[in-house]
Amino acid sequence: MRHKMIRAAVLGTAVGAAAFAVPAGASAAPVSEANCAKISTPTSKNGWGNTFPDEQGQAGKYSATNVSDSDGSLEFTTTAQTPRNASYHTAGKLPLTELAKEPLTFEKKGGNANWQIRVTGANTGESSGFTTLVWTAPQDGKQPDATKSNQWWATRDLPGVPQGTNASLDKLVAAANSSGHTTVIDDYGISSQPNEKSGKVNVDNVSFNGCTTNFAAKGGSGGNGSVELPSFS
Ligand SMILES: [Ca+2]
Repeated sequence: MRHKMIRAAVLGTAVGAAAFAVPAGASAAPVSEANCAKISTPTSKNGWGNTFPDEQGQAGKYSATNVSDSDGSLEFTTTAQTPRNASYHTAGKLPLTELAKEPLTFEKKGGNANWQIRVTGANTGESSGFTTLVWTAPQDGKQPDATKSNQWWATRDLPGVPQGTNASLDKLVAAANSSGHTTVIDDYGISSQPNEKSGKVNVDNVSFNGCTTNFAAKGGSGGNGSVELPSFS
């Protein structure tokens, strides 16, 4: 996306009105219904992927396998050698207190899939306040709204909620923000880390803070809500 925006700027007036349809500063503002990657494809990932140095090679792959729509999905394939996959999108430092205001849902088919909500500023006892809030999908198909679940857990100790202990999202948010802390969401995403290590799961239509991203196997379909620019290549 950023690549295309730079290219569009160089091309100047030839781009026409299409360039102005792209939200300005899309990578900086928190993800919302208005500031949303509505489709992610192999050629226009719209910010989805995995750039964390300790998670190299773990990003999901775009797949023609359908979950409920007919344009494909994001696929995580884990093995004994790579027992974890994950793909993320920046959340633009959305305050953690905003997280439960919109439904948190996705669709999946096959194996294990989990929400991964990466935050900083939480009351973890470390200066960064980094932790990840995790929730495991209980079933195939469209998941229930995870904001209502009491099966969340954090990867660090929080006051009153030790690492790995199930709790409601409200309880985790309150613990993260205790003692004057202001927790923000840096990235959100989906992981797959099955107990049996090897597995395959397809994920689609990920909804976070009013933004739903459809994963599709091919780009350039001109799907509703696409923010892709016309191709100049
Ligand atoms: Ca799809």
